[in-house]
Amino acid sequence: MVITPGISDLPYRVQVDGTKFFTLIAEEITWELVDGILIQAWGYNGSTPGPTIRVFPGDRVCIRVINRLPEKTSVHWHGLIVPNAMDGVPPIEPSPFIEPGHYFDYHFTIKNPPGTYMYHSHVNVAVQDNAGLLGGLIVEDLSKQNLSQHKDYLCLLQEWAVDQLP
Ligand SMILES: [Cu+2]
Repeated sequence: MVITPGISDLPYRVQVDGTKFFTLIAEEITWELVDGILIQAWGYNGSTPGPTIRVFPGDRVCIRVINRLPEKTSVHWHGLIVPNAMDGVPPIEPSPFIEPGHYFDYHFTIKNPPGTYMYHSHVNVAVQDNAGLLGGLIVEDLSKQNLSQHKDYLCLLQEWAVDQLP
């Protein structure tokens, strides 16, 4: 079990065909960077990094990405083996821009082995990723679910410039 301190897991519901359905909302957020220091950032579902997506090898997933940002976005599933149209790198791939107020359903099957991966915006990357649009994606290892001595932490490094201290 990979631990992501301070960041919640993205909940999902299982559809009738067994697909795990997640909803990721890209939005402007106010985030407590460290105790008492609030920043204006862009994140997913109220946090940056966004909530951790937890899956298992072979899972069929649908991740609905809703864009509440003032500009278009996408999500790239970094390091995951997915069809080109679901890879979230427009316009290089046949994967769409998600316009403000719209959503896109990314459908794929988890083909990667267990490991630590990430998701992030792949539109206007220098702005959107630095503003906080990224998160962890863990492909869990079923054989290690019950090892109490097994501790595995996800660290995402990010630099922030904070203009005004209280
Ligand atoms: Cu990437």
